[in-house]
Amino acid sequence: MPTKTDKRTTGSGRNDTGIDTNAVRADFPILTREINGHPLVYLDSAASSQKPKAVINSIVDYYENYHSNVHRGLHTLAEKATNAYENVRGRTAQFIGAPHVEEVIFTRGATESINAIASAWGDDNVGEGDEIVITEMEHHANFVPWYALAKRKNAILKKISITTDGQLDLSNLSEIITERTKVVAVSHMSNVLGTINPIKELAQAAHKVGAILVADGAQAVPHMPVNVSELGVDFYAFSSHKMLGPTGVGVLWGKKEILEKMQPFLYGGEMIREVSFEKVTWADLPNKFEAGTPNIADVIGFEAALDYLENLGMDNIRRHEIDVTTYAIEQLSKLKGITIQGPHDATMRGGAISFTDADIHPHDISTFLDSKGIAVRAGHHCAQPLMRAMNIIATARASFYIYNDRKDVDTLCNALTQMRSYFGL
Ligand code: C6P
Repeated sequence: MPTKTDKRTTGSGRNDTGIDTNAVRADFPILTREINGHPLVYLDSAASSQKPKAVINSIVDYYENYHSNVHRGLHTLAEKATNAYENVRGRTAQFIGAPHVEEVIFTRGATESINAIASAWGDDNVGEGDEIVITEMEHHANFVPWYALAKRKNAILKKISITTDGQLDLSNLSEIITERTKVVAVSHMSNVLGTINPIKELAQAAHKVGAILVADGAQAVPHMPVNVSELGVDFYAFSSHKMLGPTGVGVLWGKKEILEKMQPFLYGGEMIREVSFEKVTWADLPNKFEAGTPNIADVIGFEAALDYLENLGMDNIRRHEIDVTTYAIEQLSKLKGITIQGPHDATMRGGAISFTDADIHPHDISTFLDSKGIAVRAGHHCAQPLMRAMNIIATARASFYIYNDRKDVDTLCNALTQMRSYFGL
């Protein structure tokens, strides 16, 4: 059962980045929990962030006061639910700098968004001998759909390799992105290395040869200001649950002119204009891509998450994470046996920090840290090609967010020191 006492040492929680972590933490009920007799130190937000009360309350409010299906009924509840649901589309468009609200399609998550692009856009635009360019640092969500498309179409899957410090090796980009390239699909921020990739430059390189750029923004949108228009991308995908919102909601943003030409990827109610045995025609954007009853409650909860992030300010969040990440890299680097993967300069990366211990398997690291109340992820992080490129099997990963501060870094580093003596090292 959650306990209500926060046994962390209190301090102001404020650093000079404008985020008061103590005030933020007070908004997250789960962070008052103890795990294995220790105050929870949650360092697994790259897998999924925790939720503030405002998000939880907005879902309860919807179910208690105005639950109804959307886009169908004419009664009061249906109208209120429809307005609330559609309002989130506008808020999302604003949040990511989308020029048109109907370019925002709600899906179940980043994975579904990328699958939708790879099948609905890919099947019509990629043919035999065409090239699909991805990178060595992709999450499987931005790897496997393109692999499958390449197999279906006899297309060629090409890769941008990584450098030893965990950045994209762009030295031979003109050999990789060629006249045969139809799509370049790249993670905006690596979930393993934290690396922030030069999406704008890659979009320009793709466009030069008439290809499109698909950005996987699952790790970027929660942590830094993102503007799809400024980036110049064609598609952008992300998930609500990594940015304080509920699970089961994702966003697929695409340029209107591309979405308008694209075939649906799900068929059924609400995505049609007219249906007869002879002919079916599609609804306009965005309905064409939202067949069936959508995840109304969680989309509404997602708006509360956007409000929360906007109140803090995405620039402040980025500054706060640079501060905590800089400190974490500094402190982890001092520990015997620990190697940090990815760029060491926090201005070039996000707060997902993968590390290995020379003598202890990442699974054992995670289990030991859990015994001290610290939640980290261990394994291949759904990025097996990257593990292979780095010649390692797995890493432990501590990932930081708005409710983490330097004290959490100290707790982590103390526990890692205790771990090595526990293992007799
Ligand atoms: N990464 C992690 O622990 P979904 O599961 O659809 O919400 O997001 C998939 C996804 C896509 N791209 C990137 C860069 C991601 O990091 C993720 C999810 C989590 O790293 C869970 S595997």
